[in-house]
Amino acid sequence: MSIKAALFDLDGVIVDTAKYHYLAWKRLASELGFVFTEKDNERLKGVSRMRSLEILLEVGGLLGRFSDEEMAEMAARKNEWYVQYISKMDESEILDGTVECLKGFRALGVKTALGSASKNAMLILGNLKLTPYFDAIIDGTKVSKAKPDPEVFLLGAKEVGVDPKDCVVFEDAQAGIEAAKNAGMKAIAIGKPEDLSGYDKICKGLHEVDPEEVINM
Ligand code: B16
Ligand code: MG
Repeated sequence: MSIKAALFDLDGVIVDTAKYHYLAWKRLASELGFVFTEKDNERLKGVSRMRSLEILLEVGGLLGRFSDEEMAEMAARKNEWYVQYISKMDESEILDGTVECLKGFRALGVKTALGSASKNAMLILGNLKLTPYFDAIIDGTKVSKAKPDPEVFLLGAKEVGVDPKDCVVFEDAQAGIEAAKNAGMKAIAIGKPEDLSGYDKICKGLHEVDPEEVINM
């Protein structure tokens, strides 16, 4: 067995929070006077909150028009709406196969960690009752460099005491796959081959993952 730790992205792998991010960003765009589409929202997946705001403003042709204070206020306003949506989440929103996968790795003696860009990860995991399934939780409050920088995954590996080369990352965003590879880890992409590249293996979701097979990658 070569894999000793499994690191999981949150949004798009364990839960579909992208729809709530979208509702909140769309509301901000509407207050600013432009339409933000679901296709535009694809560009925000795996991207930090402030970078997401810059992309949103670029879509609306408003990038560069606001001060740092105004940018911070808009990001906070979006986050308030987002938190209202995710506060209502429960276990029914856990994506298929997640619990089986986490339990399966642990039964094989593999450590589990979360590696998410979100500053709201603890709230989401708490609502989904998934916190106890992780040996380490690294989220947007603990890192300063966004994916594709490997910081979030390297910190996860360090917290569980496993060498990066013995870690596997599950990711749905291209920046996250690159972050895993930049960390020297194996990357299992969650999504469609036409949207992603540079991974070691691709699956439609965690329900397709067999931990016994993964540990011998
Ligand atoms: P927050 P992940 C990412 O989560 C989302 O994919 C991305 O859309 C979001 O902007 C980012 O978290 C920051 O989230 O505003 O809650 O801090 O995919 O890294 O789990
Ligand atoms: Mg993601």
